[in-house]
Amino acid sequence: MEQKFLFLLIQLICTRHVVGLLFPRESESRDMKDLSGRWKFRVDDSTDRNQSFREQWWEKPLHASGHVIDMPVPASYNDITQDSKIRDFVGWAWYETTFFAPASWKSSLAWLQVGSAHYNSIVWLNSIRVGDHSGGHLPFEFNVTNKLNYGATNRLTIAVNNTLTPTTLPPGTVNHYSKDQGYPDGYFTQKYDFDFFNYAGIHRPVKLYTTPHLRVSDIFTYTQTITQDPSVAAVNVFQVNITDAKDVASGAKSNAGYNITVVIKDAEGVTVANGTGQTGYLYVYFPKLWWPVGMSSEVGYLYTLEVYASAPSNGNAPAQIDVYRMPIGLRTIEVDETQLKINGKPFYFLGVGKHEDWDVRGKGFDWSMVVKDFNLLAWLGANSFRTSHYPYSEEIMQMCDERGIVVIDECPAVGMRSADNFVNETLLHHQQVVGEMVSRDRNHPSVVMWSVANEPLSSLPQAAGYFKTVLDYARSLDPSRPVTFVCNAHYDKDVATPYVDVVSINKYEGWYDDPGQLDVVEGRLKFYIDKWHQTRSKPIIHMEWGAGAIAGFHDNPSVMFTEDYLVDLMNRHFAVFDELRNDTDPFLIGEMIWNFADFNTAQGTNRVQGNKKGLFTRNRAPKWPAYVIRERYKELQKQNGTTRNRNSRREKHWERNYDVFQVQDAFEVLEL
Ligand code: BDP
Repeated sequence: MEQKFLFLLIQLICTRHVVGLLFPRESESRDMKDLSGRWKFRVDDSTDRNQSFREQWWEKPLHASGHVIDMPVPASYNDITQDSKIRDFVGWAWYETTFFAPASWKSSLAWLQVGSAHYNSIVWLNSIRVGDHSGGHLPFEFNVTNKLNYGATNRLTIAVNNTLTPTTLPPGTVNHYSKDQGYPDGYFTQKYDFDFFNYAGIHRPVKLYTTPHLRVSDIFTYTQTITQDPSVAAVNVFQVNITDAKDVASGAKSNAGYNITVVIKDAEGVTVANGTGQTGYLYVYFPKLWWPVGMSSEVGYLYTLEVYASAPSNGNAPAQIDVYRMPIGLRTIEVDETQLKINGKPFYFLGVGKHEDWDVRGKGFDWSMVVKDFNLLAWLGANSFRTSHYPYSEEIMQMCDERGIVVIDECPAVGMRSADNFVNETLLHHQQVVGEMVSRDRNHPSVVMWSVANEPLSSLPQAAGYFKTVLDYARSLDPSRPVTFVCNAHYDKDVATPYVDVVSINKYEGWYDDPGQLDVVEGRLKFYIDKWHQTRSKPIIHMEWGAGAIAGFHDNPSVMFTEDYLVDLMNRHFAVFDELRNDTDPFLIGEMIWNFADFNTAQGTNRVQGNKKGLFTRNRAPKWPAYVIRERYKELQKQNGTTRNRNSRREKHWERNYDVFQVQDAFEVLEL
């Protein structure tokens, strides 16, 4: 037993470390200020998009540079005004706000965290540049202790640039057009090969918070084992990092000689386990496990992990203790060659693909819309979703933990459809983004799998080495979860799925394939899924399927784009899913319809005011297909983990032996 846990600890210590950002929270040792609200805003629409830098707009209040308008934060700026130039703007957009920093903060460290801003950001505080960040869907933060005016007003300026290039994630291209051909001077367009509008701006809350100089800087915890007898224990491994500003300044090694105490409390606040040290494991006896909806009468049970960190007492100086509290769930995830199991029981995904997409606010975080969507997910009977095609706000992950909604967490590698995207520069950035996503979300019990990309050109020979590197990198950061990417390449052509733990396929039978041919849907779909299984022998999720259905369009017999057609198509898919689920040796582990709701896309000849594959309209009114899904999901939810046939194949433990596969054109493995 002891040897086993020693192994677990070694595994954790060997886990590659990335600096995570803890969600800003108040405690006895931490204050917080949310800077959400009405900011000042101006776009730099100069022909070369560089006037703002020539004129240094951050040096003075933004209105000194010219006309400014009101802009809500958080929100995408695109749909806020009546001006199509702002909706379609590409380049630097400037935001500014002012706030008061209390004098009492002077003895602490002060941090500025931006929940997310799309895509490149530069941040100035009182005209001083505090830092930059690349990438649109993850938080970033800066230490602003020495830049704040304490007991006074401060001016915060953030410039955000939404330009996408072949090496950003997602990628895009900028095309310039000639004046000789009748285009305006300097005219250019932004193109991208993904199917959602490239909303831009400050999308999630901007927060200021304080910590003591010695602070808890990162936490990683997960349940490694639940002992056979559930009355005995769940074993939770933890790793805490602390950072002492003193050590950072002097270059000394941190974490030496500090006191770290880790406590787990149940939902009533009763301590159920505690330990000390930077790394260790905690036994929780008679654990209440975290279960998703449909698998238990008590869903989403959360404990609180409390971490206390302090320096050794030093003469008369009072000990400064940092306290950080975080909800955690006790549960395990395993994958074998046919199933994904939660707490040892097979889980079947009854899910949806989603977007962070709402009218007016675009991708801006909005509690009304978030809570509404969770209520709709419950109404549908869905037990899961994928964060297609980028990490969602951490507040959404927290709600999934509480409501028992299982998440496949996806990074923004979508639209990698050209060889130009498979280069070392992208690979490095891809690792960076996976690192940010995993370190932000790895403590959420709802997250059961990482998806490192959606529909990349995985038939390219170089995709094998590329994805092996990215998938292995994700594993090196988090030994507790399986990894995948979502594949739309043909089973005969794809070269990257040998390296995933679960094969995730997108296939639009009866829509992009055999459009309008409902009668062939069942045969073709079954053939395709079986072929995938024969090719890879791994669990399979049907990650995207569906059809466009414009709300209120009907016909009989049904035709494409009517609600009726989607319902007919669904019933044919259900027949195949049920056949596979009831197989003597089932390997289909989920069905995720595309999409939860209609969403905005770039304008084009194949989209009518956006993508209409939603079960709900963009305003969240149900279409007929929503009722049909609800009937199925509610019924199947009752069976999850209880009635599926799972007895014939010898159950194997999750092992990763990838050496049998040949890696062609392997990339050099790049260290961050
Ligand atoms: C899939 C993409 C998804 C699209 C969907 C569609 O993964 O982003 O929105 O097709 O065309 O291929 O509706």
